[in-house]
Amino acid sequence: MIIHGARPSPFVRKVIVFAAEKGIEVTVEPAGFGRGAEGYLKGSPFGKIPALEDGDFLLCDSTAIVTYMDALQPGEEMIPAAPKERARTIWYEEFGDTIVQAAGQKIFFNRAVAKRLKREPDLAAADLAEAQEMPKIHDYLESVLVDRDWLVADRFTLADLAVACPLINVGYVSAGLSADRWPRTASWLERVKARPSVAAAMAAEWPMVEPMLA
Ligand SMILES: N[C@@H](CCC(=O)N[C@@H](CS)C(=O)NCC(=O)O)C(=O)O
Repeated sequence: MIIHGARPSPFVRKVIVFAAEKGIEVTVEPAGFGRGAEGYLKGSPFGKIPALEDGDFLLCDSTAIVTYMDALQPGEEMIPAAPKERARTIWYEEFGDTIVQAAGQKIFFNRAVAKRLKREPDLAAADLAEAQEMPKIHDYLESVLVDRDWLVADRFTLADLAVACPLINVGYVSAGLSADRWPRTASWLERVKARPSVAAAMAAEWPMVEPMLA
């Protein structure tokens, strides 16, 4: 299978790690902003990343892609089957993709990506999101991570992955997640990052991330 996209995108990282957790082999083809191979141009009609190419099956959107992967490879599903766990997992994925990503993007884009795209960064927007939006997200996570290592089902699921992905981007350019103030959230995120699938994805994306931080 081919994943079209840029590895440092939270949505692309989500599908790369998900595939690794499911034992699905993928290659990653660079794509984004309307440029990329045919599988991306045809598979992602609105130009977003990631897109998936599995033979003649083309699909965009990280949520759609992970749903496909989970169903393809039965076993221990990353999207749990039990109704309450499944519903909670979808909530956390939605929370990661929308609320966390919306705040995180203001920080990562303006502190890292903008200058690479030769765009004027809005550093005040990044500072504001770090000061006002991220603490509410950390407070929420701290409140749900009581007496548990993982968000759902006592194991690593899509819930942890989807929430952690935008936080990983924020962590590249912000030290805002204080382990003193949010100890459970900070140690949960370290646990996610220590998973071999996540550690491998972060190592592979580092050559793209490092120049953005210079
Ligand atoms: N809901 C989509 C969101 C994908 C998305 O917004 N990707 C960003 C990169 S992080 C993108 O393609 N941005 C380029 C653009 O909006 O043109 C998903 O889950 O895949």
